[in-house]
Amino acid sequence: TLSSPRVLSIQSSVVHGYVGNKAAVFPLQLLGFDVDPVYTVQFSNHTGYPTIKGHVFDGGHLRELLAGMTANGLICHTHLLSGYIGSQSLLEAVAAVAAELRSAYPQLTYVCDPVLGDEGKLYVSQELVAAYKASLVPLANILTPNQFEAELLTGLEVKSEAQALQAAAVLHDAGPHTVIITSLASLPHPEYSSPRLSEEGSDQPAAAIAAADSTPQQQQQEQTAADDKQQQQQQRQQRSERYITLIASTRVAQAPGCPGAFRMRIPKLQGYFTGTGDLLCALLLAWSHRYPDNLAAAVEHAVAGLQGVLQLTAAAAGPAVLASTDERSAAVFRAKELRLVQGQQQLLQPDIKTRVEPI
Ligand code: PLP
Ligand code: PXL
Repeated sequence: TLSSPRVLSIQSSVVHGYVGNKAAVFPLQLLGFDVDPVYTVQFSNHTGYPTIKGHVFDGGHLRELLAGMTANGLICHTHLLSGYIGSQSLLEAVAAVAAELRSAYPQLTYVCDPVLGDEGKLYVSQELVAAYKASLVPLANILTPNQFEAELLTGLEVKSEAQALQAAAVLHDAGPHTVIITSLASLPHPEYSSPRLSEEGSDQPAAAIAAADSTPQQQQQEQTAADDKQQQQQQRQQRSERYITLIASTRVAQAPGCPGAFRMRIPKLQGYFTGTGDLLCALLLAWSHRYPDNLAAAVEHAVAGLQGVLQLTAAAAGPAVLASTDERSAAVFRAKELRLVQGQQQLLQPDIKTRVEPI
């Protein structure tokens, strides 16, 4: 089946623009997958726009489509991908689909993006958190929570790299062999704890520095350094905000020399784009199929593809990129729709600029 992978992709769809399945189907096809898309909603456009028209589908809709496919012997998928799920009824139906696909093909890879919220805000009903934990996380092989979702699914605080790895371990124990925590935006820059960069200003108290065997002149210099410490910390904090940190952990045996846990500091582009998480998830599915025992290579290819498309999108959007995130103008959102078709070369042969760092 490696030569003809087939994905059942259960996500929202929009008529205009690229989020949900519209952000996933084309990249997956481009990278050699047959894709069977199921829509969870079909809207005119993504929900950032001032007007949204369309329909929300429930679990019954998915079960009906599955029944038709089953009757015709069309359940033949190597992969299942799920994104935003708006109701418990749909979530239970997705769980039933995952079970049925796996019984037809036990080596099924289920990539689950547990879309619950971001930056402390839930955008689904609270009951879905428990439903994910009980029904979907145990069936998933690859889970891609953001920082907030990792906290919700584990009950742990995820504010540091060490906590992210602890959360990943808890999630591994619940089922997924691979956990990729995207967008740890508030993590301090790893340079904070890197001994290599300690000459840039250590976090030691000034007294400890002064207590070292040194001349008064050196102590004076150290004191000045300590006085500058706050300013340096501010500068480093600002620098950390120019990156999104991704943390990945896998229990799948990796090829020699390939890390099973790593971080990636992704340079942040100016502006906010919709559908990036959906695109990244599709690319992670595709590239982890291509590199089954090298998650680092898979993540590097996926992120590079996303970055390539985002660069093209930002260049095409022009000044709209600078519009405030609360600006709800349709023209601004339209200008910032992902340039997936135009960026297809970047998706096919990503130009890898950002490498992972083993933890
Ligand atoms: N945007 C960029 C530039 C990213 O690098 C990433 C993840 O690495 C994301 C968005 C994905 O964030 P989320 O899954 O919260 O949408
Ligand atoms: O990218 C997330 C997403 C998915 N589906 C729909 C959306 C959005 C974000 O706005 O509106 C319908």
